Amino acid sequence: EEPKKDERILMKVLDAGEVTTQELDAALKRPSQKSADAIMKIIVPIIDDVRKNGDKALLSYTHKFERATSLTSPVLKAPFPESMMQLPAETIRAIDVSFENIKKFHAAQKDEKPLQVETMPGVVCSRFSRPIEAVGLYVPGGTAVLPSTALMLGVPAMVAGCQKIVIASPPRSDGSITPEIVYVAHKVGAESIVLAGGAQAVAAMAYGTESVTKVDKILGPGNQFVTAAKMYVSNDTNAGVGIDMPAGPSEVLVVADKDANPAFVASDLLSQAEHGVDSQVILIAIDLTDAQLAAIEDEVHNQAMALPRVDIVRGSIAHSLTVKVKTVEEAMEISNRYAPEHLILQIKDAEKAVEKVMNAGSVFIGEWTPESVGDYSAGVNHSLPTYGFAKQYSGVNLASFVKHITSSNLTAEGLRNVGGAVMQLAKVEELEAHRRAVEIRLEHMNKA
Ligand code: HSO
Ligand code: ZN
Repeated sequence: EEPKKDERILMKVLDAGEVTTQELDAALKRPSQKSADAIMKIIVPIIDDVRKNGDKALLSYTHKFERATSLTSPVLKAPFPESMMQLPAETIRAIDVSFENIKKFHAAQKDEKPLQVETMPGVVCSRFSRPIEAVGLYVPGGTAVLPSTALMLGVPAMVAGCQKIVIASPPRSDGSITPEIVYVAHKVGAESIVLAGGAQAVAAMAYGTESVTKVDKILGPGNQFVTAAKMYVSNDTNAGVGIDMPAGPSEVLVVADKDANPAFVASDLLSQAEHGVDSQVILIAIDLTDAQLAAIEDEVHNQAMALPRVDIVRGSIAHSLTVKVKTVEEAMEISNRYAPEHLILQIKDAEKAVEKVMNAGSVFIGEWTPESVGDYSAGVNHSLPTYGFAKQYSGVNLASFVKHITSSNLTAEGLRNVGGAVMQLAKVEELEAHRRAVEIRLEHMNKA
């Protein structure tokens, strides 16, 4: 049911000591999403249409969904005109500072030299990386403009050396694109901006159109339609396109103990709660007195009431939860089962607790590290696994924009050393040509 406007903004509270693990996990379930079937029914015809009819279809969806009826071309090619990136000096500075930090942190992720191992005398195995040639970066529109997402995707693509960077983002209803995004596109050397959103933008980049460059991989967060479209095109072998990971609504899990500042804790919970009504925020409270918990609850309510997006916060807080536990161990066990996109540690010896983190997209350590620094400027990436996918996925990083290629290089001695094993396994698999490829060489060596 809809939360009422005059109600106190309050998270439900559960004592982990009073429920079973199953009950706790049920309470921590992410808000349910529209069924995959329903979404597929909507997006597949759109994807097919764009694949078959290219620019014409793409434009018609942008006219319809973005109401940008004056738009006549779906693509803006670099170099982008200065007039489209007119920004206040302080915004330029903020983007520049963030750009440099993100660049530093992602450049440090480069494999300095190829990995090389001699597994047996004369048998050398190597691994080296090469950039993905063309990448499509989806920057969502919707309830907020997100130039920071353009930075988080564009900077690592640039650092990795991707030759073609295509940015897609839904235009405003007047057909224009946020100047911040154009500025970031310019800084990262994007070749074009596709003025489209949703499944239609994903389809355009996956298959290419008359004016949209076909890409090899599509990255970036988006709503359920965008996510479903990414999954769909990545399953189409004719598209030949990869994706980063399934993305869901933003979430945060804050672990706080009695040393934590209630105002800080509340501010972190709210900074994710304001993303969308489907966002979820979790507080794990370690051994707090009733008065300490009440102090956090007061802060949540009071700070929320002063926010411009209080109505969104009401929606997300309605399915958020406080879990009371006794120890750090218990807190970390719950956090690892939940596998949050963001994990905030506002506890004594926060740095030490990092050892216990098994599943999380990104960790924010100690009271001076609000999650928003990672969203924008610290240097870490904010494109992270949600919905529990932190159990098996990493967030976007430099490796998201490269392939690792391996190589083997054998000497005659190497082939003598390893050949027997190869021939025997080929025999077991009854693949005679495989066996012969070794034997023919060994015979040749013996003749010489
Ligand atoms: N916290 C979001 C990213 C973001 N926050 C962009 C502000 N702008 C990712 O979960
Ligand atoms: Zn955020």
